[in-house]
Amino acid sequence: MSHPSVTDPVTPGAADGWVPWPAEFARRYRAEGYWQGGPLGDRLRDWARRYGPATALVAGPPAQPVRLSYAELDRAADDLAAGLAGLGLAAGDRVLTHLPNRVEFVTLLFALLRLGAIPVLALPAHRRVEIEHLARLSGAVAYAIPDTHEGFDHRALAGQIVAAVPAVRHVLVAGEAGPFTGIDALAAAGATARAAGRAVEPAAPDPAGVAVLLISGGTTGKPKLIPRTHWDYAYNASASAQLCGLTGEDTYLVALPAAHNFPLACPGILGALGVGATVVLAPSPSPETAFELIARERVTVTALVPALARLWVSAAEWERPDTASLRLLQVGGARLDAELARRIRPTLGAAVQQVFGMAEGLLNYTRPADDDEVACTTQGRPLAAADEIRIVDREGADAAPGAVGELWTRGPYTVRGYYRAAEHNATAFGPDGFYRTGDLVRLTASGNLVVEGRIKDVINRGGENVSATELEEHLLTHPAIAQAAVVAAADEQVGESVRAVIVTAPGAAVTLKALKAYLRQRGLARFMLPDLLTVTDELPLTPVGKIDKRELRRRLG
Ligand code: OOB
Repeated sequence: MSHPSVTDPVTPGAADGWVPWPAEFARRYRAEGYWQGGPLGDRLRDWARRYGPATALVAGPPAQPVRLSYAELDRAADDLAAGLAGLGLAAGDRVLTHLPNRVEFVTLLFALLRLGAIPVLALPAHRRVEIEHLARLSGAVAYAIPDTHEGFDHRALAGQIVAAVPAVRHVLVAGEAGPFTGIDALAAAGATARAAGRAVEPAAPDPAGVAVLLISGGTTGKPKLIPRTHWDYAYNASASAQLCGLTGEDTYLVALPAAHNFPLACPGILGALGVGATVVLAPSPSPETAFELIARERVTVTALVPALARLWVSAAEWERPDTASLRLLQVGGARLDAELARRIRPTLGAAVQQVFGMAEGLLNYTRPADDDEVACTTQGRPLAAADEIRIVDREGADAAPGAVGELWTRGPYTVRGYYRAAEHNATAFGPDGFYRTGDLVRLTASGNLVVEGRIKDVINRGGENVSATELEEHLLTHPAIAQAAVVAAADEQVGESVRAVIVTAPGAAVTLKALKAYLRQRGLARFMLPDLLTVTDELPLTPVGKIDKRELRRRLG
């Protein structure tokens, strides 16, 4: 069956900034079965038909969890879609969603998808500067928020956004709406309209068009928008679920913010719902909250960034929580050191899976059948047979086998451009459509990728290149060091000198002199040694919980 609009950027209102795949690639991805099925909103209807009474979603305060069956979630999405349509929202409209892990994140996501409106998935930790930028860049007509979250009143922020960006006509609130529109009230109005036969059934959006706009995880510059289509994102989630062996027997815990690609679609919420599993939304990723939910809901799979994995493992070593149900712990988003990876199974009882992914598309996974060595020391290999990867040197030529180079990629779920970013796209993508990831990687003999750092995360000390990632790995092996980040410090003599910023383990201390001696003993070259040592109480984190080096550099001045 051919689809008339495989390559036409037909999604109304989104066409202006979206770079579609060239026709020959679109044809191939269709023919090979990567792109198939209907738009994402319709899939929930299929799932409800198949898994109706099974529990789809568990959320809300731990003391009073809300449970929705597949049938109930499906109806909630329809009601809310009707309510949103009543407000005048329509296909192609962008809606900036800024919701934490609560039921409304999921119901609103599917309601918007059904309308063909495009959610712009901001992370809860974003604040005025990022939100204003995202609202302008996306041309959002509505902004969805919680009433309060972690002590922050989002309604006050919404007031500022509406004043600054007049195109934002509606503020939708999960919880106490204040002066704005309540999401519950909207759903109730939608339900009434549907019961009275007054709701207009929205036309299904084109599955080849843009479904969601994800936020780039890059730590340089302002966040960019990443247009993901119904077809490519559905593949992303369902192929990931299959790779992880997810079934209706599984319970997936959303510990990371739901708006991030990892817990949303790798396989995350969308992958879990596609196989009839249960999704549990954790209001916080703290070990305290998560361990309680894992024990109570018999969670089998979850995903973390390394900083959280470290926290959970340390907490579990003390508390011995009941994590017997947990079979798979996915860790990704930043480099996981092998020593921490090896502590996961003994403490949490789960197998570890490394995930090296990006909102732009490409996902690399270690496979459940891999031995512990591969799972603990590599970042896996691409999800799809059609993923093309190149590892290139500074001149853009293929690096020697096994050598470190920049990772370039294209494939059936990797975008061909950021949204409304023609200028940036000219350098971020090659003429042949490869996305230049900026990640430095090498390929091991086992065919897996190892991430060695970021292109820009190299310190140039008088002409010698010090890889920050590599030095961080060595620092983390020191028993007195709990967390480490290596950044450049301006130096008159050599241009840049090497500064190690560390958080010490409880009750431990270390001096620069002792650290240098330790690193020399490990066989590190003299030029790799830190020149400066800063001990701090905590390292700044990005909205999803990665160490935020840009902010760290700013703080260090
Ligand atoms: C995930 O996505 P983003 O868009 O927040 O960040 C992508 C970047 C990558 O380019 C790479 O620099 C880094 O984060 N990264 C890793 C990594 N996973 C991501 N670096 C080292 N080791 C890893 N395992 O972070 C993301 C998206 C989907 C699934 C998992 C992570």
